[in-house]
Amino acid sequence: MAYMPAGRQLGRAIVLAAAIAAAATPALAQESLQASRWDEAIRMPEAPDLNPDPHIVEIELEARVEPFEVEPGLIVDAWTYNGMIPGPMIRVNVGDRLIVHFTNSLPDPSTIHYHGLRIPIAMDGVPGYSQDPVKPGESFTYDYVVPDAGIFWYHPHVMSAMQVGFGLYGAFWVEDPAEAETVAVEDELVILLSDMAVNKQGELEDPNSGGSAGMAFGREGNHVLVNGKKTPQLLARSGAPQRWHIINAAKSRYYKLDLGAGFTFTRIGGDGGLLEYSVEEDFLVLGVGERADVIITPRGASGEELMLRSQLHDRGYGSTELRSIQDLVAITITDQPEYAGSPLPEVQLTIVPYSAEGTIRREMELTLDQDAITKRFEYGFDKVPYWKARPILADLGDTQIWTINNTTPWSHPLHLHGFFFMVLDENEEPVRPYEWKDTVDVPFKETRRLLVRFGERPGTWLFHCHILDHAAGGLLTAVHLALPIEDFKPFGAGAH
Ligand SMILES: [Cu+2]
Repeated sequence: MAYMPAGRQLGRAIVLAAAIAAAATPALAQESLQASRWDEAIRMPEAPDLNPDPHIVEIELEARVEPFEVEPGLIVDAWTYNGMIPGPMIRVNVGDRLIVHFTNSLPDPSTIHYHGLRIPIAMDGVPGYSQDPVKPGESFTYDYVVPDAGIFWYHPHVMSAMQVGFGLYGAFWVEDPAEAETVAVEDELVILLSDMAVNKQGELEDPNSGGSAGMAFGREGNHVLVNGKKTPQLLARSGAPQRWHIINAAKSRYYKLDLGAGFTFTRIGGDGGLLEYSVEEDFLVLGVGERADVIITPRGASGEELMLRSQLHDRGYGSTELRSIQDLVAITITDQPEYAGSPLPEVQLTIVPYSAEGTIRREMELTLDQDAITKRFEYGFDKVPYWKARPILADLGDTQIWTINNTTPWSHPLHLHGFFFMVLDENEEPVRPYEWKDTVDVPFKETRRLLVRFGERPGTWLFHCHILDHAAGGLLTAVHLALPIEDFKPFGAGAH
């Protein structure tokens, strides 16, 4: 491959090198520029750390049914972590050890999967490959070192279309103290986007509503939530930058974020930490499971309101008809004097792509078939649904290029557990700016190419659509890494 320097590259290739350009504005970011309580109405509570060791974060998460107010006067019996939707935010520094004491007080088995984290298979939360499902009344302790900085999230991996739809998800923010110098924006906010389906009787919608056709489309909730609230308020000082870490934790919904005319998103990071360099975007499209790290700079007169909205995004047949633009966050400009600080320093990192030397190529087709008699829809990789699938085989040290052709009428945000990849362009060069991804949108009737490397951690690692109905409907397989094929256990029901 032309783009690679000679020699082998290691999997962990982000070098927070001294290549920080234009870092000549050290005074910018050390204190908040915002009004006190600027984010009080939107900020998510953090899980209390029970461990006095500064490098160990030890928390308790209990999954249980609790009343949840979807909007004023509309209360449903939702599925929560510690009684909250989203669950409490896990906040750690990169390199910390995290211990999660998980107790399942739900009526069904569950687990916790840590989306995007490159942790051992035993901590990945997938029944059959990581652990047994945690039965009602039982507990399980997750315990691992957090390897990468970035914005991640957690959710169950048992019947997840139902369990995530009922409210089980939370943000997982891994900070790198060194970023205070590279990014230099003090005012930071985590924004978790989700939705919830409530029926006319005021109860959580049946997760099988609409039958097989509902599955094929991917059921979206009718109540859009931001950090568990409808259109929460945020205060902003005109001209002062804010750094937002955004997660799409909805079960089928895409977001096309828009701050209105004249405002852009400076995207500095994605799924797996900072980008090689920042890019200006008018809109920010997030497929399910994807994340973005952005800097925004609201401007306006005192009392003026800006609105963060989601515009319509075409994710396939029937996805834009009869839909409306969603208001997400109402931003009110404070009466503080306009901030006229120095421009932001450029984010400049050295990211070295995986070596494509000795690459193994795989082609996959995302397929949707309908049974001629029952009319039931079935998704698959190459027409094989997960319950009949054989895994993708890989050995330690493999670099693989996957060409994924989506022949179905809907887009699919595909998520690989446990490993980062890069998206390649038509010439098989990594898309610039370089970034590490764990979830990639493969739009309907399009093709995407991924460069992935399996450097460590043998195990069976899922690869599936993060429209959770699609995974349940067949669009799930796995990488069987450095294990004999005889050891492969077929995908169990409910492991999605
Ligand atoms: Cu899908």
